[in-house]
Amino acid sequence: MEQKKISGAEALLFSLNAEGVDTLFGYPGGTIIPLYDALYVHADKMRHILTRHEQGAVHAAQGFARASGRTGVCIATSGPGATNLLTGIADAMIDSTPIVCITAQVPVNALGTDFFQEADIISMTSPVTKWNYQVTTAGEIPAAIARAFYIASTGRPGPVVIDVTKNALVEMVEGFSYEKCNELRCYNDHPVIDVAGLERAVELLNGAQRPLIIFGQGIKLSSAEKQLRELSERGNIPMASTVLGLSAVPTDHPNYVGMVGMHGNVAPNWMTQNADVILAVGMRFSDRVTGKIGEYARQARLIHIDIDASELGRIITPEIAILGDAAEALAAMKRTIEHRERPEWFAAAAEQYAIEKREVIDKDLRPTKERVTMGEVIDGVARAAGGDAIVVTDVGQHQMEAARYSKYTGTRQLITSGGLGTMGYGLPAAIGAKIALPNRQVVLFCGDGGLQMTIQELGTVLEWRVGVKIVLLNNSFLGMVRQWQQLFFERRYSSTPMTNPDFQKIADAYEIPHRRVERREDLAAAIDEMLSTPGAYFLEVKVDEEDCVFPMIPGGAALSEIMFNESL
Ligand SMILES: Cc1ncc(C[n+]2csc(CCOP(=O)(O)OP(=O)(O)O)c2C)c(N)n1
Repeated sequence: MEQKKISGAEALLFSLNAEGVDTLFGYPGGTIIPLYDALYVHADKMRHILTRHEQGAVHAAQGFARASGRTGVCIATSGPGATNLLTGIADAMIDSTPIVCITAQVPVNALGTDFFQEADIISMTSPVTKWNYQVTTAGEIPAAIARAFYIASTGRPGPVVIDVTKNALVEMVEGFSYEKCNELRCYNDHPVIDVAGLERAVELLNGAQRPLIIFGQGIKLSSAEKQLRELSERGNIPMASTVLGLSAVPTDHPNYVGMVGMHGNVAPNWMTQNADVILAVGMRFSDRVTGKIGEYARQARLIHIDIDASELGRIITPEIAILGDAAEALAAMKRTIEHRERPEWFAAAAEQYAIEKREVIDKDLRPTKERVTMGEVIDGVARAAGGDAIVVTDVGQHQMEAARYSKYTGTRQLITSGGLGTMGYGLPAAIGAKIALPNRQVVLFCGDGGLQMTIQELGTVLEWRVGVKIVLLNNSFLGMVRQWQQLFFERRYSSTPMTNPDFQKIADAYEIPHRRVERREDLAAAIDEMLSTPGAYFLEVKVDEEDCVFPMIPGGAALSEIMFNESL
């Protein structure tokens, strides 16, 4: 590589290149100018996507990572630039998304002086990063970047922050050499799996009358989709997904019984409460999945497989805890799993599905009401796109409806903020996903509230002609909060109705082809137009203002306490 003297900023850029990074999302500022200067001088080495807010940059990096499986990278200046990344970093932490965030910092000799745009981003991000580190000399940069990528992307992935003081960016160093990091003391990215535990787990499953696999995002993160399917097929074991696990198994797989949790499907929630053995893999027993923890799956013997030791026994103590990589564990288990006929168990699941269909799905997808429902729009898009689209959501009612009614044929097809529930995530995450995979159809479902939290990223869509399809489900409410007020606060709609701008004019201002649909009969043609129009498209659908997402397990209730409508 280059042997002449280079600046720390150049060393940083070359280090990113050495990690295979070709795209950065970011926003410049005084402290980080040296890095932007290196980007200018070496424009052939890196594409920098200027977002319109640092929150947009970090969410775009997350969307990029979630769609592609590669580590997403964002950069920001010191002080407000860095603090604007915080929400996305916390989001990436709780949702195990591999991102490396590079923040500039005031010069080392000014640290602690309340220098202009000084913020102690290391302290602030410590609880929400897998690792963070402040670089204060140029010479440290390559090794810090190598560690950052190793830690972010291995084991249970997560966010890393590298804070680089300005002096380190401008200092000159002799030559450049880069060594990838692939091990660290005190960090085991690949625990050796306890074979005896796997054997006991298979024994339990082989002896089960009513087994259930509940899988989470860990399946995608460890590329264990095939192993999961094969274990389920060989053992004839039904599979259910968490929100983040969705699309690891095709929606139409005969053993797939749906999504668990608060707005999940009836059958897998019922099965959780009736299974004799549950294999939980790559999931963390979120409260949105378990409902009232004391009532959760009390009858079941539980096996939990996870790569993160701190998840094993954190919420629920399993009978068998297996630390390790999901793909490896499932591959080993499938060798000795035995096929069992389970006609009654599958028939019971089908019965539960029939209840949900009658009580909820038919009403959502074939409503008799005048107003269009969110479910109809999402189902219409899923049908028109043939289950191939990457679906990105913001947070709220539309998110749960998108999770419920989207169709998946391949993996990594749902990108959503699960653990943190970050409104404003959707549009920038969709931009990141489309930039990572430009040949895929990327469809964003968002609400009128969440869209306005990062609506400025339409500027990024404009500048980079990002061909993302934006479906705004406009109910003129902060819908999900309104739903809770409607159901649990006697319809006292405190600060949830919203006066909105004319979104069509906004789309127009950003030169995005657009349409507003108010009537059911116009919906299918508008969806077709959206999907067949090259590039970006903005489809706004005026949906029923007071619709609720059902089924619903109220917060803190047991999984058996399902609400099918307002009165139950
Ligand atoms: C940053 C942030 N602030 C507040 C919330 C709380 N919250 C969750 S859903 C929701 C309403 C979302 O409304 P909208 O974007 O219109 O979507 P809808 O629910 O109507 O589909 C709010 C305020 C949140 N999740 N994130």
